[in-house]
Parts: sequence; C-alpha cells; structure tokens
Amino acid sequence: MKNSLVFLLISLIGLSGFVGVLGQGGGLNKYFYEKSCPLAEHIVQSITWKYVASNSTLPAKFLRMHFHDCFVRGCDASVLLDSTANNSAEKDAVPNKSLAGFDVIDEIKSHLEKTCPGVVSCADILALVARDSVSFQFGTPLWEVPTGRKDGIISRASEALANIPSPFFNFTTLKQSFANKSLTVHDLVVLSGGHTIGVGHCNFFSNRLYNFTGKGDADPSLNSTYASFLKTKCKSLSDNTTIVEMDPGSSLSFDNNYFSNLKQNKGLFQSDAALLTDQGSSNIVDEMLNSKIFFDEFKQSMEKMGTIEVLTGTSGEIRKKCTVINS
Ligand code: HEM
Ligand SMILES: *[C@@H]1O[C@H](CO)[C@@H](O)[C@H](O)[C@H]1NC(C)=O
Ligand SMILES: *[C@@H]1O[C@H](CO)[C@@H](O)[C@H](O)[C@H]1NC(C)=O
Ligand SMILES: *[C@@H]1O[C@H](CO)[C@@H](O)[C@H](O)[C@H]1NC(C)=O
Ligand SMILES: *[C@@H]1O[C@H](CO)[C@@H](O)[C@H](O)[C@H]1NC(C)=O
Ligand SMILES: *[C@@H]1O[C@H](CO)[C@@H](O)[C@H](O)[C@H]1NC(C)=O
Ligand SMILES: *[C@@H]1O[C@H](CO)[C@@H](O)[C@H](O)[C@H]1NC(C)=O
Ligand SMILES: *[C@@H]1O[C@H](CO)[C@@H](O)[C@H](O)[C@H]1NC(C)=O
Ligand SMILES: CC(=O)N[C@H]1CO[C@H](CO)[C@@H](O)[C@@H]1O
Repeated sequence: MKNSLVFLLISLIGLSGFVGVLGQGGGLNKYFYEKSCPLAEHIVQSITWKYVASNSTLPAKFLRMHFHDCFVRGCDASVLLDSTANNSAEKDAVPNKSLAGFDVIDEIKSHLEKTCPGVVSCADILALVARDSVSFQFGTPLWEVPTGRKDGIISRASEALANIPSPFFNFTTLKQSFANKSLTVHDLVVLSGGHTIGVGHCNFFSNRLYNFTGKGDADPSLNSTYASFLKTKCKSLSDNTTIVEMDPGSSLSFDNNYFSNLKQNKGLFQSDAALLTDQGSSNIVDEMLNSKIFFDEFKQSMEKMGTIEVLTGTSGEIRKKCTVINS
C-alpha cells in the first residue's frame, strides 16, 4: 500500500515534468541552459538592456527581426546569416532591407562564446533579445522564452520574399500567410499589435495616399485627417527613404494603442487596415482595446510564434558566429 502510494507520487511527478516539457511546445524548455550555461539568459538581458537604455528604437528592430526569422524556415537564426559568394541570404531580400541591430546580437554571441563556448544558439539569442528588448520598458519579461533552439544552415532571399507577409496583403492573404505557420486569425490580430512600436518607410503605404486604384486617388479606408498628415511626410509615391512612426505619438512605447489607432482608421499599412475588413478579426481588434487582455494575449501568441518549426535535439547546429554557418 505504502509502496504503491510512493510509486503513484513518483509517477505523477514524472508525468507532470514530462507534460511540462511537452507543454512548452517544439521540444523547448525553460531550463535548457540551467546546467550548461547558467548565466546565459542573464548575459543576454544585461547586454540587451545596456543597448536599449541608450537607443529606444532597438526593441522594434529586434521584435521584427524575430518575426522575420520565425516566418522563414522557423526560428533558426537564418535571418542572421550573411550572403556568400554563391548564396543570397534572407538579409538581402527586399523585406529585410531595414532590419538592424545585428551588431548587438554579435556582441552578445561573442560574450557567450567566451563564457560557455559552443553552447548557446543564435536562434535562442534572437528569441531572448526580442523578448528582453521589448520588456526593458517594464523591467520584467513580457513573455516566456523556453530555449533549446538549434541554428539552421540555410538562408535564402527568395524564401524571405515567399514567406514574409506583404504590407499590401488583404485579409485573405494575411490569414493564409499566418495559417501557413500554424497561426490563427487571433494570433494575426494580436501579433499585428507589434506595430505599436517602430517605424515604416513611405513606399510601403504611399499608394494609399496618392494612387490607390491607379486614378490618383487615396484609400477611402484611411482616415483623411491622418492621410493629410502622412502626405506632409511622404511627398511622393517613389519616396523610399522617409520613415514615419507606425503608432504616432507612442511609437517607442509598447502598449495597445495600435488598436485604438486602427479603430480610428489610422492603421498605416493596408495589412493593418485589413484587420477591420473581416467581422471575426474586427471583433478581436475590439477585444484588444482592453490593455490587460492585449498583454495577456500577446504573451501567448509570442510564445507560439517562438516555436514555429524550431530545430531541436540533433537537428541543426550551434553556430560559432551568428553571421556564418560552421565550416
Ligand atoms: C501581419 C503581417 C505583417 C506585415 C504585412 C508587416 C509589415 C511590416 C512593414 C512593411 C514594416 C515596415 C518596415 C520598414 O519600412 O522598415 C513593419 C515594421 C515592423 N513590424 Fe511588421 N508586419 C507584420 C507583422 C508583424 C509582426 C507579427 C510583428 C511582431 C510581433 C511585427 C513587428 C514589426 C515591428 C516592431 C516593426 C517596426 C520595425 C522598425 O521600427 O524598424 N510585424 N512591418
Ligand atoms: C559556396 O561558396 C563557398 C565559398 O564562399 C564554397 O566554400 C562552397 O563550396 C560553395 N558552395 C556551393 C554549393 O557551391
Ligand atoms: C539606434 O539603433 C539603430 C538601429 O541599429 C541605428 O540605426 C541608430 O543609428 C542608433 N541610434 C543611435 C543614437 O545610436
Ligand atoms: C486578396 O488578394 C488576393 C491576392 O492578391 C486576391 O486574389 C484576392 O482576390 C483578394 N481578396 C479580396 C477579398 O480582395
Ligand atoms: C502558404 O503556403 C503555400 C504552400 O507552401 C504557398 O503556396 C502560399 O503562397 C503561402 N501563402 C502565403 C500567403 O504565404
Ligand atoms: C497611378 O497608377 C496608374 C495605374 O497604375 C499609372 O498609370 C499612373 O502613372 C500612376 N500615377 C503616378 C503619379 O504614379
Ligand atoms: C529607392 O529607390 C531608388 C530609385 O528607384 C532605388 O535606386 C533604391 O535602390 C531604392 N532604395 C531602397 C532602399 O529600396
Ligand atoms: C480620424 O482621426 C481623428 C484623430 O486624428 C479622429 O478624431 C477621427 O475620429 C478619425 N475619423 C475616423 C472616421 O475614424
Ligand atoms: C541589414 C542588411 O543586411 N541589409 C541588407 C538588405 O539588402 C541590401 C541589398 O538588397 C543590402 O545592401 C543590405 O546590407
């Protein structure tokens, strides 16, 4: 009787541990570096915070970089690889032209290689940096990043083009793009909230100001007051150098203001405005007007995005340098 009780207890503990690991998704877990590199997460956070403290545009760069990484071949740091003589990497694809912050990742990686050589993957570093940079403002992590990702060895510009959703997408193509990554319409709306920080280049939306249907017209779904303001920034259809805040007035603050703007028809890209064109999606936008709900849902969707097609166990490698595959 006593033995069987002990057995039952042990089984339960074992089972909950097992379920706990599976529950993280994709074979990742929260304590992956606990023995092999106990300071890993501390090192990532302190270097990230050091940079973000003096440059508040960085969280947007890292959040977008993580999104681009996960949507192309999974979260495998393929976005960090440089092009080589015979390969044009994701970095060199048009959607990646404005990615930045690679130098910070490199500094973190070289610090970690000194502390625990060959242990911490670039894919985990990027996932952690995205989380820590956005969380700096709050002083505490906004979502969990279970670790154990391996680095991929392939990066192709053509795949970035095929997998990164375009700002010209409508609701149908956005939904398809996210469904391709096992993400729902709910994830689509919630994660679009990432546009509460950062900037966009004029050429990604100036058709909405100057030539929406080819008749020199504006997009009727764009707030006309906002359109007039945007025209003072983006002077022509071909301007591809000027940037504007995506969440005017609070583009450095991570909050749910994106959704209030969206409701006033001030979503910057067609892909933002598209979230109001479907009833179900539009209802989710309304839910996100509640800040607590947004933060809670964003946490869950980011945790999901961070597990897309991850390489774990014996797949992939631990790169020595994040910009090149091991030779
Ligand atoms: C839903 C489909 C999405 C589309 C079509 C899209 C498109 C874009 C475009 C065109 C830009 C402007 C890039 C530039 O001009 O430099 C941008 C910026 C940004 N995106 Fe998205 N995005 C999407 C989803 C996401 C998601 C899921 C996240 C993260 C959760 C995200 C985070 C960001 C951030 C933070 C920026 C600002 C980057 C900066 O300030 O440099 N986006 N996005
Ligand atoms: C690609 O170029 C590198 C040198 O940059 C070379 O080592 C490698 O063998 C080449 N790979 C292929 C598949 O041609
Ligand atoms: C902040 O970081 C961005 C992206 O790396 C960079 O372009 C910009 O020059 C930096 N600003 C300052 C003040 O260092
Ligand atoms: C959405 O865009 C796709 C691809 O451009 C197009 O085939 C489709 O007709 C569009 N859907 C709607 C509802 O506009
Ligand atoms: C979704 O994946 C399918 C199959 O790989 C591809 O043909 C399609 O273009 C993708 N759609 C989007 C919007 O990314
Ligand atoms: C507006 O679009 C139409 C149709 O694509 C094109 O013929 C025209 O040149 C465009 N106007 C400008 C100012 O680019
Ligand atoms: C901006 O447009 C010019 C002229 O069309 C082009 O030469 C240049 O490569 C573009 N730059 C970017 C960053 O897209
Ligand atoms: C347009 O934006 C202004 C604020 O910039 C807001 O007061 C107004 O309600 C918006 N109009 C529509 C139709 O959403
Ligand atoms: C950050 C980065 O690597 N940007 C690259 C994007 O692609 C262009 C060429 O298309 C490169 O010149 C940039 O260096």
